[in-house]
Amino acid sequence: MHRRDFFRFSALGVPLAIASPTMGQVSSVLKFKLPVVISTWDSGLHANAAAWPILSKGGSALDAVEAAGRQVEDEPSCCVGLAAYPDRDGKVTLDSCIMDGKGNCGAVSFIDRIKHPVSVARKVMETTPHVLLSGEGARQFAVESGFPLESGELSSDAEKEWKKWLEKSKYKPVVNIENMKPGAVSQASPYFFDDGRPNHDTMGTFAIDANGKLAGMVTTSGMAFKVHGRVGDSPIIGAGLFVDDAVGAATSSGVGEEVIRICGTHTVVEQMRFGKSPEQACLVAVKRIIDRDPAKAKELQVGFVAVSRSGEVGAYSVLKGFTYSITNSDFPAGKVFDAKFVL
Ligand code: SD4
Repeated sequence: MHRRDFFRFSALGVPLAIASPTMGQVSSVLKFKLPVVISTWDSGLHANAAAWPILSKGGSALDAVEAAGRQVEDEPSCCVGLAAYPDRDGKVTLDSCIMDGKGNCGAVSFIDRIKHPVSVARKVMETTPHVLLSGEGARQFAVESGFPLESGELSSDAEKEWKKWLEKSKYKPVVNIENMKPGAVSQASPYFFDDGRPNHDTMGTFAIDANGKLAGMVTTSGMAFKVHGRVGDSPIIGAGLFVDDAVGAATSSGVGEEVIRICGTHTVVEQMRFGKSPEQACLVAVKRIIDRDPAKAKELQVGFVAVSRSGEVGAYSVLKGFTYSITNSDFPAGKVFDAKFVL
């Protein structure tokens, strides 16, 4: 967090300084008025902007996070929706999940030609006995549920980047690709498109509504230029997203394989269940990733952001550069925060 932000919040009486007995360090706790919606990265402001009108009128957290997902799926970008970067075979395949605080959840993975995977995930949750549908079956389910089948053509931006990538065909996830600014050397996502529209990233969003109910969603095209068939953490409950009304919620962004290995967001929420603040809980998960392979960790980004049921928010990432966005009645236009980082 910027010092400036800390003092601004201090003046509002919002953050508290608490001592962490297990980590032996002092960490800040930001507490936000409910209802509140929180999303990964700077571009989370867009997602939050779609969720906030629902939350502020007393709508449900579940409706709010679905609206957030649909918003970013509608906007052309590197990392979400059908206009996003493809896999190494030139196919865009999408992952998404949605979950409420009572353990109801639905997900789709490796789905193609469907514009709103987050809504398909909600349909899986609400109309089937299953949690996760994948690939062709997920697409078939979507079409049978009334979702239009799109063309499957690459967006011009995605095609351009894919062809550039094919020249070397080297798979190496770019750290903080999601917040890449204009002029950055690429294989990376442009921060702005040629016509000036802002770019964005994998979106993880969670919300607490006016009734104190929680819900979350994640939607993504996964890692750019991945092996065809690859599924990341985003559609996996307990990896990319976990929500529990009794405790709080967490989502992740970055290299999904590292998150899956440690059941990342489930780890975060369980740490909160046993008393850690959201920030301390995110730190535990980040440290687990680093401790497994400290050398590799220096070159990869994973970030976690979490909220407690009372509205405390915290985040940690492996490397510098992970951010998250918060919208509530104090910040109706949203505000971006820097996550703390370890390496
Ligand atoms: C994945 N975690 O598919 C996602 C990628 C991501 O911002 O978060 N990008 O592994």
